Amino acid sequence: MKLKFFTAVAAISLLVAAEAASAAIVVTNAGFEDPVVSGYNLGPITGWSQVNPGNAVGVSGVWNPSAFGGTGLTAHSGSQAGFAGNAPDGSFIYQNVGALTAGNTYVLSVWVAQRLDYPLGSYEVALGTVSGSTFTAYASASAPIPAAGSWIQTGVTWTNSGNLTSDLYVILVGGIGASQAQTSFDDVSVSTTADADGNVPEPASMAIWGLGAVGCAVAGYRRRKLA
Ligand SMILES: [Ca+2]
Repeated sequence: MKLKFFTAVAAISLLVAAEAASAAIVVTNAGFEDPVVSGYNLGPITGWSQVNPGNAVGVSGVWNPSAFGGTGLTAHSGSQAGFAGNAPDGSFIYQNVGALTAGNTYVLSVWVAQRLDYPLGSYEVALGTVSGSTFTAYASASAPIPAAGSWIQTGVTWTNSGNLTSDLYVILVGGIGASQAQTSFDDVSVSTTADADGNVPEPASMAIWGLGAVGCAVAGYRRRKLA
């Protein structure tokens, strides 16, 4: 009878686990295909805002690496990518992707490239918040650094354990530190994970989950003992 009890608890905990599902969050112009440019622009970038600290000239925008030529790059997808940089103190682009849900986990993925002819310096991709021309990162990544003339995928995972209800921003910072540094970005995606009901996991269900784990362990022990 004890084994039946543990089996039932294990089944319940599997149901709880199955409720967790990942949902995509819409990122506008995630591939930087809009507006269409023949070589590059210095903004605007549809769906994105630009901050260019310490530089009177806008140094972020979209570009068509193939049309521009001589940089060793093609777009990661489509024909265009975004870029930020050319400033010693880093310029960044950002987008508000909507209100946070308490307890949810958020995953950001971004493709990052370095030109052959411009050093990347360092970059930062982040989930966080923006106020005026400054941002606060909840989680950020500055690695790996792509080889000159190539793309790499990077990103961050962050859990809203502080139950914030403000809006969430994607923040892409290019060209930090080195003179004329520049970073290209493409194919930004954000997803979130919560219960299927959109509920924050309750301590009670987490306790059942934990009890289920104990049940599985006991059942496993019994199986091993029987073998
Ligand atoms: Ca693209």
